[in-house]
Amino acid sequence: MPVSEELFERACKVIPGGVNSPVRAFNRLDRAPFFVDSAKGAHLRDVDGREYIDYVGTWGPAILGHAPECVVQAVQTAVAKGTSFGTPTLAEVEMAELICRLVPSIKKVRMTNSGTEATMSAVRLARGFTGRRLIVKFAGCYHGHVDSLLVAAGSGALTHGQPDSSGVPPELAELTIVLPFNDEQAVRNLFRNRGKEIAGVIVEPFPGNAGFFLPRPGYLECLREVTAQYGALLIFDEVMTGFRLSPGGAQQLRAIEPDLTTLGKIIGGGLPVGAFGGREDIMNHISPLGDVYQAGTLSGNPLAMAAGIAQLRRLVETDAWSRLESLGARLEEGMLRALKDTKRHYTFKRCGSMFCLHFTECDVVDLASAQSANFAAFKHYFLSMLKQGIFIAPSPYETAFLSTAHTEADVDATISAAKYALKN
Ligand code: KE4
Repeated sequence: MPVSEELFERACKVIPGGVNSPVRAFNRLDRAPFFVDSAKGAHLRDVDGREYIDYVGTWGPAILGHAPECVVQAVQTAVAKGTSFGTPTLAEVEMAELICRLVPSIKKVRMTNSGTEATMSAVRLARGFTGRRLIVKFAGCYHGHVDSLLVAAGSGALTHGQPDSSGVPPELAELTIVLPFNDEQAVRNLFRNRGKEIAGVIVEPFPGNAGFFLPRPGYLECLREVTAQYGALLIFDEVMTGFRLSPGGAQQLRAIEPDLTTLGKIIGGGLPVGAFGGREDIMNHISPLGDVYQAGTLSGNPLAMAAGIAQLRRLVETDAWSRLESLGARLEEGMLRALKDTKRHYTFKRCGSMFCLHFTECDVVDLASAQSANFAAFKHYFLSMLKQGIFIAPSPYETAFLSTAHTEADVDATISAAKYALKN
């Protein structure tokens, strides 16, 4: 029996579903997940010695690939000085200054230990700052496992059939209004009727948790206009897109200034991290300055700060986004050619280093269109790619990520594998 299967059997005895996060499960894929032993660059090596070209990238953080020298050395230096002090440190100031420099809409920022903590804190801050109760989110967007936001949620919640998680009291869920993404009229109608009750709108500007798709031209601008008109806060959840789609994330691409931004993943270099920040007049409501309480024993911890600072600095020094765009364009061109050659009319979406093949022939602009995809076709493709040594997310409701460690050879091998998977 493969070691991965033995480990999965052991894991299932002591960990729910054998995994510490549902997205890692291979439910409905007729096989156990593989267990990773090590990773370097764009490649994973499992406990049975098999190697994979990795497009999960630990769900986003590995933008430089796995174990980049700059991050490894930074963490080794930091850990020798202690792991956590519970006092302010220089690294936290450097991280905050770096984030504020790269994302101009962020004038002040508070570190957390996960993206979930960041969005939870941002929602509480929006309610505390406005004195209002309602939050608006979009179907299929995922903002972590916050009670208020586990309503029509994407990612693992969607994959495993709990978009509206049990355990969230209806009284709380009712304070979250869900709209379809990319529907301007729905936003305008809601705000016309209830705008003055709405504390904030939280959105993944380029949704990556129901597969990947893009905002229609003018849509994000509509969110900015309507929230400003009614005094609600616009919260860009850039946990996934932050520092990935550009140095300033999605908001730089579309030149939109949200009131608050949530971050995570890349800014921790693979260590536990999150952050929320934005307008100074809003952030000054956060304790100990203001009356919105928010805290964390390991918030801004020295190891995550060292890893994140090293990663961000390397991205900027090397202008990683040009490389990511070049690799992404090569991959897109190859995938479209493979679809044409195999006469498969599936929908492919990409922005920079984020991409997704949707197993549907209709355009994908929101959750409903993403859900028109054929799961059996996805499953066949996923298993064939895995067998050929290519690892993409084990769900159609996730995004694939390129890193600067991927090579043209990796991309070309991926296209060949995709063509085979689509043809057979
Ligand atoms: P974390 O709490 O997992 O650090 O971040 C939550 C989160 C918030 N906002 C967005 C836009 C996110 O994509 C996420 C987390 N993304 C998932 C992958 N789709 C994390 C993987 C997992 O749940 O294990």
